[in-house]
Amino acid sequence: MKKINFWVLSLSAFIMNNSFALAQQDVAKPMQLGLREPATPQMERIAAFHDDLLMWIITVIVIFVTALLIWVAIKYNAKANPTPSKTTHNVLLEVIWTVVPVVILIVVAVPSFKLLYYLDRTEEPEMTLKVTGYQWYWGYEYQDTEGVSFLSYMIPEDEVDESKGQRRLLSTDNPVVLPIDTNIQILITAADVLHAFTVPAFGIKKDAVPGRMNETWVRIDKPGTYFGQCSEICGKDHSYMPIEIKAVTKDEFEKWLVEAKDKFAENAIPENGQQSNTLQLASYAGAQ
Ligand SMILES: [Cu+2]
Repeated sequence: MKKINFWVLSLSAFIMNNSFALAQQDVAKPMQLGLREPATPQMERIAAFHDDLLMWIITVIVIFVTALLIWVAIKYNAKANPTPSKTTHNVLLEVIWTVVPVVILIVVAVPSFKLLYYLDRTEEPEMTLKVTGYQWYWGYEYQDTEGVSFLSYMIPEDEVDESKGQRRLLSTDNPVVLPIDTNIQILITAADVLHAFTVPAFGIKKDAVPGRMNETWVRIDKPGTYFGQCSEICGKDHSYMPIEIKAVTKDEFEKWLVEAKDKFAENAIPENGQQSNTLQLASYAGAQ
């Protein structure tokens, strides 16, 4: 009995611990189905587009086609229907099976374009974050605050400290800190090869292209830690350049900015967007 009690207690402690961590951290759950829980109006609209429109259309089409196949297989097989009809044309039927798919496509296209334009850019950015993809880490520049820029590397597997809420393959040494309830313009580029800046809970997935500046934006609803990963096969350490974003209140963000100015003063990414030679050499040495 004592043994059972022990297991029940430790199991519930584990679940409570985990759900507490999950409430603050946005990570995929084991066996999860469906989209990530939205943390921005962007992702809310993407999820609604998928759940409330596309899912219904797909479901109806699948049921209809399956029923049609079963009906044909039963009613018109060689045994049940030994002398088949020789009909070749049916104007009404042909008009219907042309017009109906066109209508379905229009029904999908209109909200889809609306959503695309909404995700594209914000007319009133309150701050700008520039993201640069490198092999194999990310660089972040807070363009409204001079001197706040840094590189962000994954925490190596053997140094992950779970008691601090760090996660294997997801936590970074320098998480990006962003304020909630703010229109944040995000500029995305790369310095070497193609990368892609992806944060599922924000509904962002944008290519980072060398020599080109892509743009998107977010407005984060609630504080928490959000994770993302590079989503363009960019080389041997493609899977080891995660994105960790801590969303905090505006006040906390202002405080962080002041601290960050001191903290990153020496390691800031130089103006021309290139990293310093020492860092470059260090990363090459790490790659060997
Ligand atoms: Cu990459």
